[in-house]
Amino acid sequence: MAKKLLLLNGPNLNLLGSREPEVYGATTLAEIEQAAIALAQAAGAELACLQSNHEGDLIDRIQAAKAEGVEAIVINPGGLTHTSVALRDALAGVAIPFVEVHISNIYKRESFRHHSYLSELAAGVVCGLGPDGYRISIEFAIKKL
Ligand code: CA2
Repeated sequence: MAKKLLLLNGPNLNLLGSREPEVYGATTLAEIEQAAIALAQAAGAELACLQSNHEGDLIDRIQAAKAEGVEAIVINPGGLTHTSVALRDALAGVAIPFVEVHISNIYKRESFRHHSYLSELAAGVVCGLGPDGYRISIEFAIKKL
């Protein structure tokens, strides 16, 4: 059976490619998701995607992933990285291995971005590599998780 993966993007990442290109680049989220789906398909895996501006939607999707037999999650939690105990609890609750990805290097930015509620639980954290970070995370999830 094909390995099932889930790509999650949190608040404001729907704006990728339209604003702040100096921080987040010019690639749109649709382009990132299409490339991720193609990469997964080429490796014989299945990848579902969700972006939401709502914390509860992301938590519901993580809980549903367990029931669907999703084996690995790649998540860019956006600003929820630095605030959300609830998102951390959801990931801990399903115990699905996940990679945390950030487009920007959060350690080169404001100090409030230096702490993540998720990183301690993540199989790995990728940050500062731009949209390539998604490709690298998905390749890792397919091969190793
Ligand atoms: O670097 C990342 O990927 C972040 O997860 C992006 C979050 C930020 O809060 C994290 O500290 C780091 C923000 C996402 C906002 O995305 C936008 C994209 C284009 C224009 C405006 C916002």
